Amino acid sequence: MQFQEHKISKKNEASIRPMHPTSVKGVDDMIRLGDLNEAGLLRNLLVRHKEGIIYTYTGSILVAVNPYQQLPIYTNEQVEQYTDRRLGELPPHVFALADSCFFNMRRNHKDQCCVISGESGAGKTESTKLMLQFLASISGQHSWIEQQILEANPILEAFGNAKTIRNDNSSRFGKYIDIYFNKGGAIEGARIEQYLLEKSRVCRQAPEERNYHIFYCMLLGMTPEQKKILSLGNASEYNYLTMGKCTSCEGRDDLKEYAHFRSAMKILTFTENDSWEISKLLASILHLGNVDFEATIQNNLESCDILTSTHFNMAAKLLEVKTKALDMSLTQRSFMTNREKVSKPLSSAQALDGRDAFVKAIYGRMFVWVVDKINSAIYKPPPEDTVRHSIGLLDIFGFENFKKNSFEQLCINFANEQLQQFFVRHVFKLEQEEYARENIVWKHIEFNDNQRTLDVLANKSLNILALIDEESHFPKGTDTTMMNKMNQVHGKTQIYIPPKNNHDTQFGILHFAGVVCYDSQGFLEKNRDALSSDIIQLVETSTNKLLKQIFQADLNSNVVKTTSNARIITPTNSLRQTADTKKRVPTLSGQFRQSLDSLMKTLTACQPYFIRCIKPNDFKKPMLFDRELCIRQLRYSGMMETIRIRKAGYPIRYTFEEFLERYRVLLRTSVCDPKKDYHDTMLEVERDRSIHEKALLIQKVLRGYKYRKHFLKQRGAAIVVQKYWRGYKVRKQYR
Ligand code: AD9
Ligand code: MG
Repeated sequence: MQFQEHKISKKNEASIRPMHPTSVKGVDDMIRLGDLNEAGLLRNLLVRHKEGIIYTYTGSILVAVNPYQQLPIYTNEQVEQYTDRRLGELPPHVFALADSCFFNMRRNHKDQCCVISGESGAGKTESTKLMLQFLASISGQHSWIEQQILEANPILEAFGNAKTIRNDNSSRFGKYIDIYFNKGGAIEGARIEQYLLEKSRVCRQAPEERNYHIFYCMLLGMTPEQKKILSLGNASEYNYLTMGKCTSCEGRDDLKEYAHFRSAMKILTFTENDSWEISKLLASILHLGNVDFEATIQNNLESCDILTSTHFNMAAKLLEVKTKALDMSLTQRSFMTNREKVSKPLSSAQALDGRDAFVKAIYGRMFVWVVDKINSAIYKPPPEDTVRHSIGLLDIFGFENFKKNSFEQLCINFANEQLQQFFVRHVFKLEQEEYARENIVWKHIEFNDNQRTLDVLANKSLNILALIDEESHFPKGTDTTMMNKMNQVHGKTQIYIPPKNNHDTQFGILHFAGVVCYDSQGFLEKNRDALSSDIIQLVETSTNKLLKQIFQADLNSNVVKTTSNARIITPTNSLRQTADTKKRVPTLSGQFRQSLDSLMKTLTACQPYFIRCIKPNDFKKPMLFDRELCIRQLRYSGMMETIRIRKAGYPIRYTFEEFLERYRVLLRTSVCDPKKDYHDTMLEVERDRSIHEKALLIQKVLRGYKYRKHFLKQRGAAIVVQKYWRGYKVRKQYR
């Protein structure tokens, strides 16, 4: 040991400093860290993680490290303990943040939102549930509506969560839950917005991953009689459930979850009939997945036949369509020529793709229908002239970078870029702009702004998403022509990284969290998300009410779709095409962008809170802290810069009136004229030695507070305020 120390002292003497005491013991708020560098930050989280403390503040931002074990910190006693307390009064906790949201909503009469971010498996969904748990309990009534809101979650998770290699309960959709409170602070209702369910999972799963929980739960939990009617067996018998070679999930009890799901459905007012109709559609999906096609040749063209099987017959029976009609719509594709409708046989590969597209459409539309139905139970528009405020919780898919990334990842990462920009704007841009506006002495803090990536992706003219959309509408567009255009327009931006050579189908994007390589193959098809008109016509012939209901919008716009699909498969038909382009069917990315835009508008109108979830290791294990993994997450979430700005900045702002309103009781003169210059008030505080104690209290409370400029008549005053309320100097003066 001594020898080692000796060696170090000789070699690196100059660079060695004793560790700051805060780094040895750890602190509740990173702002108080003495060693304000990455290593200090990481060490703080590590020291706390070792002691089982998972929450740490950075000002009002909560950093939550996934414990991967049940901790006894979410009981009713804890809820009570954290109710009506100031942020920072008690050790950091997700309940403290929820309480602060609630308190600020009521005091400032302003909607609040909480953006919960982090990688897959970092703990976003769990944090969302804990926030909800807290809000439901403190709003006080233990009423039906609160229970309904809480029970919406098991339903959403059954349909929208699945086991992935990163997370046994991974949310494969994004959600924003707005919770509405009445004047008295009681929960009145809620509304759930869902984003971009990963539909491809219904047909395909990567190794060791599963399809959506609901399928496995249902096969275990239904009665033998019900299964018999739907002709269902075990999970291992279905192609759609076995692609990942994994039908069970350690630590998950699908049978128990099914019981929970069923009772939640009742609470959310789904009738027995609704549940049964949903089961029928889910069963039809499983049967369709087992339908086999045999390749044939017809008039020298590749074609295929459906092999007769109980699965095929069952699928037709459950979808309530004629077998012949189902057969035709899966094996042929019709399109318009100039004069008439003709059909063309599909090869077996095309037929398989068509079948999968149908299945994805059923599942995706059913998911949307379920969310709508939940909303109709928990959301009621406010009666006219009533004021109500809301707290919104955003739990959206984290940044993704897999070995192979496709169109879905581009959409997901685009959403994350938007949220990162929201964070950056809130924490860095707006704050520093305001200091500049108010002439506060301030040294600009550099931060990693992702605006350029967003510009290339979505803002500049001919941005990448626009190019993909344009090419999707263009009948002759292929993934290659799309990439050529991207190379041409963005090849030199440094944000877009062109493919290595002409045969390469991969391009890269420099995201805030690093470079992600995307494989362009399949982009256009996924973005078009088109269903053939044959399938829509098939649905039209069905007597299955739920099926028709979930396809209602498609049935209404079938005329437009018929022509637009014809455009895609008959590229020769150029005259009609130009006429048709006016009636564009929205693409997947188009719809997604629209819902994201509206989300960003909502968030911007709220007072935001942030929870940054951190995944401590890749093995879902408790007490294991992988430093590399954690530092990467801290780095790209901009935590270092956040701490610097939070430490130097003014986290809480009052206008002078608000300030007086709140603290005038501390002055001897009980009447204060808000219009009087700020100096007079301050002088009064100073002159009045008898309020020494109270002044110290003000200082403590106001550390970091700031007045708005219109109360600071000159620049000098701003500097005085700054010095005055930073604490240290003033405290000395009073001593
Ligand atoms: V994904 O982007 O949806 O794949 P999330 O939502 O970030 O992801 P999730 O909340 O599902 O992750 O957390 C993953 C798992 O970590 C959970 O299933 C729990 O087993 C575990 N977890 C997360 N947070 C906590 C916690 N506060 N206490 C105990 C937790 N376990
Ligand atoms: Mg989740």
